[in-house]
Amino acid sequence: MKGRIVKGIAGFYYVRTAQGIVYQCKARGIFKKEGIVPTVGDEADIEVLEDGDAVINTIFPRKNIFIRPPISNVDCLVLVFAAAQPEPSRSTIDRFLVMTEKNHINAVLCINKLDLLTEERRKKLTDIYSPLYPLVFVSGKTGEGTDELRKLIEGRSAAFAGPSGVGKSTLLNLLIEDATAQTGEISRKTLRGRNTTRHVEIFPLEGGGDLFDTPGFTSFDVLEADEAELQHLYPEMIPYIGKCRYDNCRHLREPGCAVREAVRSGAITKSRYTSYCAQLEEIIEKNKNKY
Ligand SMILES: Nc1nc2c(ncn2[C@@H]2O[C@H](COP(=O)(O)OP(=O)(O)OP(=O)(O)O)[C@@H](O)[C@H]2O)c(=O)[nH]1
Ligand SMILES: [Mg+2]
Ligand SMILES: [Zn+2]
Repeated sequence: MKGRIVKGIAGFYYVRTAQGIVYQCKARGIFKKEGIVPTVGDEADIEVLEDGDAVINTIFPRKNIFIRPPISNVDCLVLVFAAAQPEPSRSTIDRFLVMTEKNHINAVLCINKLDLLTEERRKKLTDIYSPLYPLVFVSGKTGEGTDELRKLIEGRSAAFAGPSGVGKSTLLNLLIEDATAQTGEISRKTLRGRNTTRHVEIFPLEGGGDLFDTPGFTSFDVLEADEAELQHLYPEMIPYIGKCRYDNCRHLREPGCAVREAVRSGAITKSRYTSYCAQLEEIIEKNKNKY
């Protein structure tokens, strides 16, 4: 039988078949030998053995796979941030966006906790991100904006990703009527989340498609990329690539840089350029230590 891995806990994988039945499965030993880690989102072939246990026999080739969060075969990442509590970090937003560009998948930027959003912050985020990615403002408290979000993900394989405590599980429960993802209060002292969601889990969307809930995370490994690649992961920079005085311009301090000129004219926002520079410096530093 074919199915999709919708959850994995303590060595068991839960595979949902086309009929909507979920089987608790073990993975065949061969996967370990071949270094294949069954991942939530995988399409699999399973077999129910005589003793009633089920096993995963085959994992079909993946469209894509992420290590953090550990998910596969997604069409769209919904990057969820809170208007406040926890405070949104633009450099973290940009790192998530770069991750989606690197993997060639669509991103939606979703700002939750509308009740905590100031007019000033709304304007800032809109100015920076609405020309680049679909941007939605929602409320896990009142449900405002969730119809718009639903339209963006319906029929697709979409995954929530973002820091702990921003309201991913709360939104998922709003979007999917009978979902019961666990949610948790944020810490009163630090105003951060408490890592309530511990495992990735897939919930079917009523209008078709799947929605993944994932554990919150904020820190990133340094991007596996060479220096020249990063500029391509900032889509607004692409029109300027090749227009600088030097062919190998990295757009940091080089004279005659078309990207920096675009930052000066306002065609590229300072905020995004700052994220680019910080990420590039990290990559340069990391690659230096490689040799
Ligand atoms: N003020 C406000 N609080 C919200 C809103 N949406 C969700 N919350 C609260 O935010 C807290 C964290 O919500 P969760 O859904 O558990 O957050 P999460 O992103 O799933 O967190 P992790 O599972 O730890 O990654 C809960 O106390 C929610 O009630 C909102 O629109 N406004
Ligand atoms: Mg959660
Ligand atoms: Zn340049």
